Amino acid sequence: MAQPQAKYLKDYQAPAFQISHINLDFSLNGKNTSLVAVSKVVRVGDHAEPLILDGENIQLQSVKVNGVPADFIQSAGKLSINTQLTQFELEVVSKLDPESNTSLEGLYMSDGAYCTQCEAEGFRSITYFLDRPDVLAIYTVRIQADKALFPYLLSNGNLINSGELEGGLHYVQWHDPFPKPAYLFALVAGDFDLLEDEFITRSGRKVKLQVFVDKGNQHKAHHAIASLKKSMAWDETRFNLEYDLDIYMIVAVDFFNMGAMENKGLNVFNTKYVLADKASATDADYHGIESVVGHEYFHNWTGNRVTCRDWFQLSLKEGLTVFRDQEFSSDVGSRAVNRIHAIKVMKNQQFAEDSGPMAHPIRPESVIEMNNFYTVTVYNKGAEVIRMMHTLLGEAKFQAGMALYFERHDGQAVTCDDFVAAMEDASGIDLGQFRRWYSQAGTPEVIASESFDAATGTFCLTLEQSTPDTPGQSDKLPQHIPFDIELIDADGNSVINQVLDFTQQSQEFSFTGFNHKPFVSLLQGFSAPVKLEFDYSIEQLLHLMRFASSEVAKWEASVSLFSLCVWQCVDHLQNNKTMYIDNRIIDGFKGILLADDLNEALMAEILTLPSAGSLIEQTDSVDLDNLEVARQFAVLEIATACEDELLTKTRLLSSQGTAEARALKNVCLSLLLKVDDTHRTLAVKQFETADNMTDTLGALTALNAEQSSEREQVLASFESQWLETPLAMDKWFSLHATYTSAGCIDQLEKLLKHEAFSMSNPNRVRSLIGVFAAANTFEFHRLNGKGYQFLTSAIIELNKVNPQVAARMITPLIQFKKFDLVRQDLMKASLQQILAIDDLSKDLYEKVTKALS
Ligand code: B3K
Ligand code: ZN
Repeated sequence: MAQPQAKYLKDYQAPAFQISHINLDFSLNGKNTSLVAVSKVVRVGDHAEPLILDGENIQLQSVKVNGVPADFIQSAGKLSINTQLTQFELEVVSKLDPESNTSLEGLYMSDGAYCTQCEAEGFRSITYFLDRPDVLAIYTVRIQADKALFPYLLSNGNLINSGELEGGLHYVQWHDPFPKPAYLFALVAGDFDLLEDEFITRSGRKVKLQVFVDKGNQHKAHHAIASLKKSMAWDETRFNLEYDLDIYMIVAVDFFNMGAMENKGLNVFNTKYVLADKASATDADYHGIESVVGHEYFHNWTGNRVTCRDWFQLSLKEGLTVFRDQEFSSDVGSRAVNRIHAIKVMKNQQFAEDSGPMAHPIRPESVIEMNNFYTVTVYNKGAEVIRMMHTLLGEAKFQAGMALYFERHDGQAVTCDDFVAAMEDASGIDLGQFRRWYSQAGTPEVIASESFDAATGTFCLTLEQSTPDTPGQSDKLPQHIPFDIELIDADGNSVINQVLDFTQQSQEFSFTGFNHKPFVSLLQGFSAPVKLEFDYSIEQLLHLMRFASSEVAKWEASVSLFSLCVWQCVDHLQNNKTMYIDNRIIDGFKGILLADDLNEALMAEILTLPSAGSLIEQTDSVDLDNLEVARQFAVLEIATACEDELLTKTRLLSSQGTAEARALKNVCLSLLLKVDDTHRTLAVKQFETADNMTDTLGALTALNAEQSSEREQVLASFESQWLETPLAMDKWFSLHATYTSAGCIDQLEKLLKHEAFSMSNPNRVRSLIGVFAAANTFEFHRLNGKGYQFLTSAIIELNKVNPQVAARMITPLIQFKKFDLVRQDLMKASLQQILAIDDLSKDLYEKVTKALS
């Protein structure tokens, strides 16, 4: 079989034809579903090329040009139509089998409902089309189906017609007045519960809001609809952007490859990001819903009204929209906590991607399977790049840049360069060097050093930057880095708080007027997506934890402090010395629990000690076995020393009903259970009396850390209570997946056969297999190789069922570079095993070959 080929950004060519209008006529009838697609095609420019359409897995019935059977050639993934006409009507009739579509791309079924997912290139498995984002058409869609089974027939835009037909059928017709690329097309047909509301836009237009959920779940849709209204209002005030259609629909389906999809006027959502009530959803779930509902809504302008010219430009809409959803969450919630969560994603996941075989710039240059590039790099590093522009320009100029961007490009498919040009032109700030962030892959490394000249009272900071080679890219140039610092005096007063313009390979910054050497806080708030190397002393970090004026900087200092003590312990182990932890560090963490000027949410973040995964990201090669022992020791020492304070906090907080109090209480509870088995009774009591899922899960998480009869008992009780609620069962699967005991994998093997588990449902697969591989670091990497083998078998099975999900889950297996040679060999052997299977999907092929090359 021919090996999958890469496509290159440098080969981009404007389309040879445009399609201005398309009429789709669906007759939904299980395996005999049919579609008549009629397009108005226009030749662009003076050429004699045939019209070449994209298409996959389509049973083609007929092709006509202007009503006459066409002269065409069908080949792998293409339909080539021979015609010399400059304008014509093209009719393509095809048959579809949504029931056997387990890839969940194109037209498929979720729990008996028809639904579609077209981004990135799913439309081509619905009909032959110019399936590329720079072809924007006006869609009119007719849907016909059995009325009793599918009372709701939905598509983009406005409902223009509906009626009854013979044989229990009915039909509807939708028209979307906004030209859009095929990836934003959507169709849903099913029987749902509906929650309705309305939003009056700033200019006084009434918008109907509808959320469709599985029968019996209407009461769980209130938070989603409230989040939608909040997002609509926020986008008007902060970004001056108003909604443009008279209706906004959200449909929640349980079978979905990712979080949600921003189809024009008809978002399709994973149930995980819609359904919530206090009993079944955690505070984190509520927050996730608000942020994803916001994200998809914000795409209406950044993505839909202005879209991407080609898929290499994906970050144009995704980086920008993640930035916008982060700002939304920060404006309506805690800015510090939201920033901390974003930093964790960058440091734990994006840095790992950047140093692995899939490293790519936020605007990739070559792609085999586009679905592999919906990554933390394109999304989250992309958002950091937008955030740096925001830092460099300031809010007012940034908003002027946004306004210019819409003024220039509304209704167009454009590039990342177009966006930067609008920012540059509106602000007058030169972003020439800054553009390198779009083309250079890898995480820049910044080495900082300080010196103090007591005679002149001058503090000097030297910064040096370099970006390591990544696959296909070497000899990188210096980046334009906004480098946020604070200088604090010995009494804790902030003396300097400033963003440095760090643009050279090496640069020196001096500050005068000090009587004593100040304490420096570097790269505050993660002002640029770089790795910082600086030898902070314990003394410095403690000072920053107490006095840094930014809450995020306090948290950053605490992460450095804990990391420092873990690495010291690893060093002790490697040199056969007894591990110990400096008392000042212990006192530092105790001080957090006793501080009266810290809010609970921030305390919770600081006491959530850095995960194994995040520690691994701090090194180039990891001694995993010693890291496990050292981290456990450090956590236990800190927890033991703080036992009294933890108990006091837990008691104090147990009666408080805020999300912040719950977060802190549950962190304290987990630490307490590490100290002494007798504290298990606290967790069991919390489990038994909890009236919300956050506390239920907090108790379960604390008990899940060790083998015990109490653990068995609460897990069994949870299972019987939630067996019929898939999203709650996902939490139960994830608890098993993160169980850090030798029996973990045997349990997981059994759970693959559990009645609530299904390989064809991505939520189930992610919560059991994905969470194990991504979050249960030490069990996954056990030297017996069982963890790798468990993941490998699952991936091989999923390759057939759902290639996109399979490829997403392979990430921990391809990032083997940091591990010892024994583990590397085991991981590579697993990858070889995957490479050898028949019918390996493009998705897996791309990742495995890159990892092994
Ligand atoms: N744009 C979609 C993601 C599509 C992923 C396709 N594999 C959701 C989002 O980012 O809003
Ligand atoms: Zn998005």
